[in-house]
Amino acid sequence: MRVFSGIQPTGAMHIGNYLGAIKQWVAMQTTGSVYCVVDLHALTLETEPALRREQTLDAFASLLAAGLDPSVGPVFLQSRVPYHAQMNWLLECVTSFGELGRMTQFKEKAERQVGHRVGLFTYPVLMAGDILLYETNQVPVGDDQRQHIELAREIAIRFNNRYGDTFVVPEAVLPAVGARIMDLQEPTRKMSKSVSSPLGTVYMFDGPADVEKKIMKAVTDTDGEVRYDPDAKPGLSNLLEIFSALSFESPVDIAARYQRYGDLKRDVADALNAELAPLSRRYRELRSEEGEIERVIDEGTATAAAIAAPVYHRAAHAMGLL
Ligand code: AQP
Repeated sequence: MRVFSGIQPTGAMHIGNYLGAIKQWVAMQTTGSVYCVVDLHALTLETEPALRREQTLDAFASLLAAGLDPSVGPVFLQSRVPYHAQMNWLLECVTSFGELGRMTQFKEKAERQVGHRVGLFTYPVLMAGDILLYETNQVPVGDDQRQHIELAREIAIRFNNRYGDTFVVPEAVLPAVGARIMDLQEPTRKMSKSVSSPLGTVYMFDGPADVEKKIMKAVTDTDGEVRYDPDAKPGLSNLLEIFSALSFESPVDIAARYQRYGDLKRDVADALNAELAPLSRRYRELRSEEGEIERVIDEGTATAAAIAAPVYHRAAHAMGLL
């Protein structure tokens, strides 16, 4: 069983990344899992090169601090394995323009970007290649990536039908709760790394006072009833989901224990701080050991490339490349 997933080094990781994806990665990590920092994807966003390098090291330190163990399975850097860029081209030639135009994340991100980059449009194909290169069965992701995994499946099936059995067809694995953590100030929009919302985003390595301040100021509603109802009460339901993802109790059961929003918020802040404080300590230690991070990247990349090489060559051969 192969589990594969990736994360962009586009800024500090937030609790949406953690509860929607990284916590699952840690729980699902076995010798068959392959995880990566997808720095090629991050090129779709304008960033100073020096900052990009720092953000890449931050991303590795975040994954290791969250509990990924590189001695169990590789944790590698996408741009160091050239088969990703090569596979991207093969797959762009079996994907239609119309399919990519339907991607909702492209439509949302294109609205925020001035001077649209072609990469923002084609990035789901690069992502399909990331997944298919590792003969992936399961891809643990948050809800915003569901459509991209569906595209990867369609590309794999089409390729297999046209050129013979080449790829394993992957499936998305979403967490039961926490698959779409919303911004605390604008709870109808997902929490996001690349959208500035200082009070609406709780970062994995925020200090306890910041976590408490952001949760206590989270936008809710005025009807005063603690009830799980994402449509009618998105802000309160988001807090219940965060609590549920940490406590493994259902949001409905948690809601039944509270009469006052303030009491719920205080307990959500305490639960988050209890989970995040040890991760923050590990992160600070790891981030000061850049040599160790480089070693993880080098080792992970060598292991990943050895898995990806035969799959790339099989696909290239199937398409008739000599
Ligand atoms: N708000 C969220 N709730 C649950 N899961 C989320 N993920 C992202 N936001 C939430 C999941 O985190 C993983 C890594 O995400 P990514 O780095 O590939 O980028 P993204 O999906 O585009 O998320 P961001 O944080 O908003 O980054 P930017 O702003 O850079 O694009 C994925 O599994 C994702 O589902």
